[in-house]
Amino acid sequence: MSTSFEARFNALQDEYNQLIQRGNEPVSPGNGIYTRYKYPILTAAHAPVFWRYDLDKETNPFLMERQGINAAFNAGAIYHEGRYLLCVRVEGVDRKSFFAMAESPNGIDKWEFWDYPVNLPETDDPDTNVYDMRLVKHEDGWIYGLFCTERKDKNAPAGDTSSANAQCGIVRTKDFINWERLADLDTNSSQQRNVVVHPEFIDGKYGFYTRPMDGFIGVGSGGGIGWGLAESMENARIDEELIIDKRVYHTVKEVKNGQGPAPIKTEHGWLHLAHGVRNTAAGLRYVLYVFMTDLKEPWKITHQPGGHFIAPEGEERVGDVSNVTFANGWIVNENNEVFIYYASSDTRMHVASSSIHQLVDYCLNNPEDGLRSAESVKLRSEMIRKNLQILKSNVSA
Ligand code: M1P
Repeated sequence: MSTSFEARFNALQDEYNQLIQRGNEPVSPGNGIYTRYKYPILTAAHAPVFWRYDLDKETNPFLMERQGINAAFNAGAIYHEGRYLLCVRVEGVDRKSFFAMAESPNGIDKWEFWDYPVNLPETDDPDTNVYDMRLVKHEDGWIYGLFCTERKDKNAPAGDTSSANAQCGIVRTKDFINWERLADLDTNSSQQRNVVVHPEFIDGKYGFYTRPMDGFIGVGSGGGIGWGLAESMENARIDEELIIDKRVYHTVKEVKNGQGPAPIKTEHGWLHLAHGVRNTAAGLRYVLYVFMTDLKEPWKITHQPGGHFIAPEGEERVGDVSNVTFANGWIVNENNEVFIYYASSDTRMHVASSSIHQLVDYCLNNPEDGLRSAESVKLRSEMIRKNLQILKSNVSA
């Protein structure tokens, strides 16, 4: 190696090492529902140097970046045999996304990509782009990965280079290295995104959270989070989709919404994390919200705190697609700690930590959206009245 080649390599490697060894710091006091952390947990810069640079001096004398990485976001998550794992949507500078496993010793920091990206098998109809994998440990013994597979719309008129078709691709694994590709999910909807399989059987069938859409960007006249049953994961087919969480005027899910990761089972019901979208003069705004469904009938919502749970803040607000928070992964460990992995602005990954107790309390006790300004004022005034009495009695005590 020439001195400058070697010096450049050392500088790149030092920068990378510092990044992946950096600890993270909770941001206090937070909102009591969850704790945010100071630094993003995964970014494009977390991609190993050997993913981006040809390290052969003969073929790359300038040590030029040959295969740049643009972003690392929208990660699926799983806690598997005591290991904290993410299946990250990594996007190259060529705009193609792929999946890569990353691991942390504690779920919070020191995330490091495994050496190779996921080698995802294709179907007979190759995917143009794949993204947003949900990892689900199913009671049938498999770990499923449900993701969006995108292909050019074959019916688009000549000259239309943008129209696409989104469907739910399905893979399964036991070790996150060997993946078996199954047929894409078949439904009566022309497009699907944000599909997740429920972790338990429902009367011996597989339950799916879906998001039927008429178009690639807009959901059309339907939309909402859907629910359907399939007999099998092989050639999975849903005949009937029921909308279980509709889009609602002047709420955080006015334009569209989608299930995040698979729900977490608690003694009070299934905890769900989802994203809601509304339109603004500055474009779409994506926020996260939480709801709870019935333990036996997980398609029935029992509690839904109003408003957003997580919305983009500070630097999270800016990126390739600004004003977006999106989550398709969360983990609960043996101590009932919950790690919520969310991406900001289609650019980077963050973590927020909470617990089952906090999230259940949030679901059961935070008020529902009253759907009118006057209702919001009424609710807030009730709390203010109670609080002022408490504060007064504290002063006089
Ligand atoms: O760009 C924001 C998000 O847009 C899509 O989400 P949805 O299907 O709800 O509109 C997805 O492509 C997602 O990956 C992306 O983060």
